[in-house]
Amino acid sequence: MIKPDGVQRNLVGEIIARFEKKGYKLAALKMARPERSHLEEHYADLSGKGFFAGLIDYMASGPVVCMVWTGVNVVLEGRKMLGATKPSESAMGTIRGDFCVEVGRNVCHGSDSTDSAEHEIKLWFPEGVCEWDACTNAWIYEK
Ligand code: IDP
Ligand code: MG
Repeated sequence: MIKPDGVQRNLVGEIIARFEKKGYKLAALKMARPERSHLEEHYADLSGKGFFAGLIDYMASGPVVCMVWTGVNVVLEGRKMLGATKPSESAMGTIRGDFCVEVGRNVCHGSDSTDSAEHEIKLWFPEGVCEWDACTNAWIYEK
């Protein structure tokens, strides 16, 4: 997901392009202005943290761009592409390392496990995602 600061800072195309160029396949995409209750559900595991209220304010401050990307090891590799949660600890070359400064304005979200990805896909795309065959498949995967 591209967070409100990523949208406001015109990073939507840049972030999508990184996943496309890597070789991952887009399965769903939409812009959304979620209710606070939806964001609270999304970040339910962090509800006990001191920064929770600020996190919800931040995430509710503007539209977000929600995406589902598919491919081999996409959850693990996608998290590497995002970089560490704190931009000060994110390697240069990662999205957070290249485009942001503070943890509370870290421009993107990525599911941290396949279980949380399944949960988050249901939460953000109850309508389902798009199944399609990419003609590039044989150029990205050996088999
Ligand atoms: P993640 O986004 O890398 O998975 P999480 O620990 O799940 O990191 O935290 C969710 C989001 O909460 C972070 O991306 C960041 O925007 C915010 N956050 C995490 N830790 C802090 C903090 O210490 N202060 C302010 N915001 C934080
Ligand atoms: Mg997380």
